[in-house]
Amino acid sequence: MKFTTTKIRTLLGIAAASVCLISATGQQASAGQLYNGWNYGIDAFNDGSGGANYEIKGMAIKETDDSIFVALTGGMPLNGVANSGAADGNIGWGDLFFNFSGTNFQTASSTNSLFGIRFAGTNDSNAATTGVYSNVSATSVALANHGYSSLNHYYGNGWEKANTQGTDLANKQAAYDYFGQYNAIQNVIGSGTKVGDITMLTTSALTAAGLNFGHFSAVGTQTIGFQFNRSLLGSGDYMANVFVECGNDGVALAGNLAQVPEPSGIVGLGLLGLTAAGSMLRKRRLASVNIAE
Ligand SMILES: [Ca+2]
Ligand SMILES: [Ca+2]
Ligand SMILES: [Ca+2]
Repeated sequence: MKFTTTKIRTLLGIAAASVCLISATGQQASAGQLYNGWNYGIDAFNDGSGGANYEIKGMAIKETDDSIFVALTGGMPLNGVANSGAADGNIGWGDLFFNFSGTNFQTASSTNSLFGIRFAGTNDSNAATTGVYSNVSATSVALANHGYSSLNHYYGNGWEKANTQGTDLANKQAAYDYFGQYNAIQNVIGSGTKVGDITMLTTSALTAAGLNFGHFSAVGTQTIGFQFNRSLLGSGDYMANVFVECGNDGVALAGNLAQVPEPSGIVGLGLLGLTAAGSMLRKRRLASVNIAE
Protein backbone atom coordinates (compact mmCIF):
# COMPACT_ATOMS: atom_id res chain seq x y z
CA MET A 1 0.00 0.00 0.00
CA LYS A 2 1.31 3.37 -0.97
CA PHE A 3 0.67 6.46 1.11
CA THR A 4 -0.63 9.29 -1.02
CA THR A 5 -0.45 12.88 0.15
CA THR A 6 -4.23 13.06 0.08
CA LYS A 7 -4.59 10.07 2.38
CA ILE A 8 -2.07 11.48 4.84
CA ARG A 9 -3.85 14.85 4.73
CA THR A 10 -7.16 13.15 5.38
CA LEU A 11 -5.76 11.20 8.33
CA LEU A 12 -4.12 14.31 9.78
CA GLY A 13 -7.31 16.29 9.25
CA ILE A 14 -9.46 13.73 11.06
CA ALA A 15 -6.99 13.52 13.94
CA ALA A 16 -6.72 17.32 14.23
CA ALA A 17 -10.51 17.68 14.18
CA SER A 18 -10.83 15.13 17.00
CA VAL A 19 -8.24 16.95 19.09
CA CYS A 20 -10.05 20.29 18.68
CA LEU A 21 -13.38 18.73 19.62
CA ILE A 22 -11.96 17.15 22.76
CA SER A 23 -10.27 20.40 23.82
CA ALA A 24 -13.34 22.52 23.20
CA THR A 25 -15.77 20.25 25.03
CA GLY A 26 -13.27 19.63 27.81
CA GLN A 27 -12.82 23.31 28.58
CA GLN A 28 -16.53 24.08 28.44
CA ALA A 29 -17.53 21.04 30.45
CA SER A 30 -14.97 21.02 33.19
CA ALA A 31 -12.66 24.02 33.41
CA GLY A 32 -12.20 26.07 36.55
CA GLN A 33 -12.00 29.79 35.91
CA LEU A 34 -9.73 30.77 33.04
CA TYR A 35 -7.84 34.05 33.27
CA ASN A 36 -4.80 35.14 31.30
CA GLY A 37 -3.80 31.60 30.35
CA TRP A 38 -4.16 30.09 33.82
CA ASN A 39 -6.98 27.86 35.05
CA TYR A 40 -7.98 28.80 38.62
CA GLY A 41 -9.69 26.86 41.39
CA ILE A 42 -10.51 29.38 44.12
CA ASP A 43 -11.14 27.74 47.49
CA ALA A 44 -13.29 28.91 50.41
CA PHE A 45 -11.33 31.43 52.49
CA ASN A 46 -12.87 30.18 55.76
CA ASP A 47 -12.60 26.37 55.66
CA GLY A 48 -9.04 25.95 56.93
CA SER A 49 -9.43 24.19 60.27
CA GLY A 50 -6.69 25.25 62.71
CA GLY A 51 -6.19 28.85 61.64
CA ALA A 52 -4.51 30.94 58.97
CA ASN A 53 -1.54 28.59 58.45
CA TYR A 54 -3.90 25.85 57.30
CA GLU A 55 -6.05 27.98 54.99
CA ILE A 56 -5.75 27.26 51.26
CA LYS A 57 -7.08 30.05 49.04
CA GLY A 58 -6.53 28.68 45.58
CA MET A 59 -4.75 26.61 42.98
CA ALA A 60 -3.93 27.50 39.39
CA ILE A 61 -2.56 25.53 36.43
CA LYS A 62 -1.17 26.72 33.11
CA GLU A 63 -0.15 24.63 30.09
CA THR A 64 2.31 25.75 27.44
CA ASP A 65 3.80 23.81 24.51
CA ASP A 66 6.56 22.36 26.67
CA SER A 67 5.62 22.95 30.32
CA ILE A 68 2.96 22.65 32.98
CA PHE A 69 2.94 25.39 35.63
CA VAL A 70 1.23 24.91 39.01
CA ALA A 71 0.67 27.53 41.71
CA LEU A 72 -0.89 27.30 45.17
CA THR A 73 -1.71 30.12 47.55
CA GLY A 74 -2.78 30.34 51.18
CA GLY A 75 -1.17 30.38 54.59
CA MET A 76 0.83 27.15 54.50
CA PRO A 77 4.58 27.56 53.85
CA LEU A 78 6.31 25.10 51.52
CA ASN A 79 8.10 23.43 54.45
CA GLY A 80 5.08 23.35 56.75
CA VAL A 81 4.60 24.65 60.29
CA ALA A 82 5.65 23.25 63.67
CA ASN A 83 2.93 21.27 65.45
CA SER A 84 3.54 19.08 68.49
CA GLY A 85 0.49 16.96 67.65
CA ALA A 86 2.12 15.65 64.48
CA ALA A 87 4.28 12.52 64.63
CA ASP A 88 7.15 14.38 62.97
CA GLY A 89 6.44 17.66 64.76
CA ASN A 90 5.47 19.37 61.50
CA ILE A 91 2.32 19.78 59.42
CA GLY A 92 2.73 20.81 55.81
CA TRP A 93 1.43 20.26 52.30
CA GLY A 94 0.35 16.86 51.03
CA ASP A 95 1.14 15.87 47.45
CA LEU A 96 -0.69 17.14 44.34
CA PHE A 97 -2.69 14.65 42.28
CA PHE A 98 -3.87 14.68 38.67
CA ASN A 99 -6.66 12.26 37.70
CA PHE A 100 -7.28 11.83 33.97
CA SER A 101 -9.15 8.53 34.36
CA GLY A 102 -12.69 9.95 34.40
CA THR A 103 -13.38 7.91 37.55
CA ASN A 104 -13.53 9.16 41.12
CA PHE A 105 -10.40 9.53 43.22
CA GLN A 106 -10.82 6.27 45.14
CA THR A 107 -11.16 4.21 41.97
CA ALA A 108 -8.24 5.95 40.26
CA SER A 109 -6.07 5.42 43.34
CA SER A 110 -6.96 1.76 43.80
CA THR A 111 -6.09 1.07 40.14
CA ASN A 112 -2.80 3.03 40.31
CA SER A 113 -4.18 5.42 37.68
CA LEU A 114 -3.25 8.74 39.26
CA PHE A 115 -0.36 11.05 38.56
CA GLY A 116 1.20 12.49 41.70
CA ILE A 117 3.59 15.36 42.30
CA ARG A 118 5.61 15.69 45.45
CA PHE A 119 6.60 19.37 45.63
CA ALA A 120 7.22 19.74 49.37
CA GLY A 121 10.59 18.15 50.13
CA THR A 122 9.96 17.89 53.90
CA ASN A 123 6.46 16.37 53.91
CA ASP A 124 5.46 12.80 54.83
CA SER A 125 5.05 11.52 51.26
CA ASN A 126 5.98 7.94 50.43
CA ALA A 127 7.55 9.30 47.24
CA ALA A 128 11.30 9.21 47.76
CA THR A 129 12.06 12.66 46.35
CA THR A 130 10.23 15.63 44.89
CA GLY A 131 9.10 15.19 41.29
CA VAL A 132 6.37 13.85 39.02
CA TYR A 133 5.14 10.27 39.46
CA SER A 134 2.89 8.11 37.27
CA ASN A 135 0.94 4.90 38.04
CA VAL A 136 0.25 6.38 41.43
CA SER A 137 -1.87 5.18 44.32
CA ALA A 138 -2.56 7.57 47.19
CA THR A 139 -2.42 6.99 50.93
CA SER A 140 -3.33 8.99 54.02
CA VAL A 141 -1.02 10.69 56.52
CA ALA A 142 -3.80 12.76 58.11
CA LEU A 143 -3.93 10.95 61.46
CA ALA A 144 -0.14 11.04 61.85
CA ASN A 145 -0.44 14.80 61.38
CA HIS A 146 -3.03 15.52 64.09
CA GLY A 147 -5.72 15.55 61.41
CA TYR A 148 -9.15 14.29 60.43
CA SER A 149 -10.03 10.61 60.01
CA SER A 150 -12.31 11.34 57.00
CA LEU A 151 -14.10 14.13 55.17
CA ASN A 152 -17.18 13.19 57.21
CA HIS A 153 -15.15 14.01 60.33
CA TYR A 154 -13.91 17.30 58.84
CA TYR A 155 -17.36 18.52 57.75
CA GLY A 156 -18.89 17.27 61.01
CA ASN A 157 -16.62 19.69 62.85
CA GLY A 158 -18.26 22.67 61.17
CA TRP A 159 -16.11 23.15 58.08
CA GLU A 160 -18.79 22.79 55.45
CA LYS A 161 -18.54 26.04 53.46
CA ALA A 162 -19.35 27.17 49.93
CA ASN A 163 -16.57 26.23 47.47
CA THR A 164 -15.17 23.79 50.01
CA GLN A 165 -12.90 22.13 47.40
CA GLY A 166 -12.71 25.13 45.10
CA THR A 167 -15.37 25.90 42.54
CA ASP A 168 -15.24 22.51 40.78
CA LEU A 169 -16.16 20.33 43.80
CA ALA A 170 -18.09 23.18 45.35
CA ASN A 171 -20.15 21.46 48.02
CA LYS A 172 -19.88 18.65 50.57
CA GLN A 173 -21.78 16.12 48.45
CA ALA A 174 -19.53 16.75 45.43
CA ALA A 175 -16.50 16.19 47.67
CA TYR A 176 -18.01 12.96 49.04
CA ASP A 177 -18.82 11.74 45.53
CA TYR A 178 -15.26 12.28 44.39
CA PHE A 179 -13.18 11.42 47.49
CA GLY A 180 -15.53 9.27 49.56
CA GLN A 181 -17.29 10.21 52.80
CA TYR A 182 -15.89 7.85 55.44
CA ASN A 183 -12.54 6.66 54.09
CA ALA A 184 -9.23 8.20 55.17
CA ILE A 185 -8.26 11.46 53.46
CA GLN A 186 -5.68 10.19 50.96
CA ASN A 187 -3.33 13.11 50.71
CA VAL A 188 0.13 11.82 49.73
CA ILE A 189 1.61 9.47 47.14
CA GLY A 190 1.56 5.90 48.44
CA SER A 191 3.26 4.25 45.48
CA GLY A 192 4.21 5.18 41.94
CA THR A 193 6.99 5.53 39.38
CA LYS A 194 9.04 8.71 39.16
CA VAL A 195 8.98 10.08 35.62
CA GLY A 196 10.65 13.47 36.03
CA ASP A 197 11.69 16.40 38.19
CA ILE A 198 10.02 19.69 38.99
CA THR A 199 11.57 23.16 39.10
CA MET A 200 10.42 25.42 41.92
CA LEU A 201 9.56 28.96 40.80
CA THR A 202 10.04 32.30 42.54
CA THR A 203 7.17 34.75 42.97
CA SER A 204 8.64 36.95 40.23
CA ALA A 205 8.91 34.00 37.83
CA LEU A 206 5.26 33.14 38.51
CA THR A 207 4.21 36.75 37.93
CA ALA A 208 6.22 36.81 34.70
CA ALA A 209 4.34 33.67 33.62
CA GLY A 210 1.07 35.57 34.08
CA LEU A 211 -0.09 34.21 37.45
CA ASN A 212 -2.53 36.58 39.14
CA PHE A 213 -4.40 35.30 42.20
CA GLY A 214 -5.09 38.99 42.91
CA HIS A 215 -7.66 38.99 40.10
CA PHE A 216 -9.76 36.76 42.38
CA SER A 217 -8.75 38.60 45.59
CA ALA A 218 -7.18 35.30 46.61
CA VAL A 219 -3.57 36.15 47.43
CA GLY A 220 -2.33 34.21 50.45
CA THR A 221 0.70 35.02 52.60
CA GLN A 222 2.41 32.01 50.95
CA THR A 223 2.37 31.44 47.20
CA ILE A 224 4.14 28.33 45.96
CA GLY A 225 4.79 27.46 42.34
CA PHE A 226 6.64 24.95 40.20
CA GLN A 227 7.06 23.85 36.62
CA PHE A 228 7.70 20.53 34.88
CA ASN A 229 7.89 19.06 31.40
CA ARG A 230 4.55 18.88 29.58
CA SER A 231 5.28 15.36 28.34
CA LEU A 232 5.27 13.93 31.89
CA LEU A 233 1.47 14.13 32.22
CA GLY A 234 -1.41 12.67 30.26
CA SER A 235 -3.91 14.58 28.15
CA GLY A 236 -7.60 15.38 28.25
CA ASP A 237 -9.95 16.27 31.07
CA TYR A 238 -8.40 16.17 34.52
CA MET A 239 -9.30 16.68 38.14
CA ALA A 240 -6.33 17.96 40.17
CA ASN A 241 -6.33 18.27 43.95
CA VAL A 242 -4.21 18.77 47.03
CA PHE A 243 -4.84 18.59 50.80
CA VAL A 244 -2.63 19.71 53.62
CA GLU A 245 -1.14 16.79 55.59
CA CYS A 246 -3.78 16.93 58.33
CA GLY A 247 -6.73 17.23 55.95
CA ASN A 248 -7.60 20.60 57.51
CA ASP A 249 -8.06 22.12 54.06
CA GLY A 250 -7.96 21.04 50.45
CA VAL A 251 -8.66 22.38 46.98
CA ALA A 252 -9.49 20.76 43.65
CA LEU A 253 -9.46 22.05 40.09
CA ALA A 254 -10.99 20.58 36.93
CA GLY A 255 -9.57 21.38 33.52
CA ASN A 256 -8.25 20.03 30.27
CA LEU A 257 -4.74 19.49 28.95
CA ALA A 258 -4.33 19.45 25.19
CA GLN A 259 -2.67 16.59 23.34
CA VAL A 260 1.10 16.51 23.80
CA PRO A 261 2.40 18.88 21.09
CA GLU A 262 5.02 18.36 18.35
CA PRO A 263 7.22 16.53 17.81
CA SER A 264 5.59 13.77 19.89
CA GLY A 265 2.20 14.75 18.42
CA ILE A 266 3.40 14.21 14.86
CA VAL A 267 4.82 10.82 15.81
CA GLY A 268 1.45 9.96 17.31
CA LEU A 269 -0.39 11.00 14.16
CA GLY A 270 2.13 9.05 12.07
CA LEU A 271 1.44 5.92 14.11
CA LEU A 272 -2.28 6.49 13.71
CA GLY A 273 -1.78 6.67 9.94
CA LEU A 274 0.34 3.53 9.90
CA THR A 275 -2.25 1.67 11.96
CA ALA A 276 -4.97 2.70 9.55
CA ALA A 277 -2.79 1.73 6.58
CA GLY A 278 -2.01 -1.64 8.18
CA SER A 279 -5.68 -2.29 8.77
CA MET A 280 -6.54 -1.46 5.16
CA LEU A 281 -3.69 -3.68 3.97
CA ARG A 282 -4.94 -6.58 6.06
CA LYS A 283 -8.44 -6.15 4.70
CA ARG A 284 -7.09 -6.13 1.16
CA ARG A 285 -5.10 -9.30 1.85
CA LEU A 286 -8.17 -10.99 3.27
CA ALA A 287 -10.10 -9.93 0.22
CA SER A 288 -7.38 -11.45 -2.00
CA VAL A 289 -7.55 -14.71 -0.06
CA ASN A 290 -11.29 -14.82 -0.48
CA ILE A 291 -11.01 -14.26 -4.19
CA ALA A 292 -8.34 -16.97 -4.49
CA GLU A 293 -10.55 -19.45 -2.65
CA1 LIG B 1 -9.66 27.27 52.14
CA1 LIG C 1 4.23 15.97 58.92
CA1 LIG D 1 -11.00 23.88 50.98
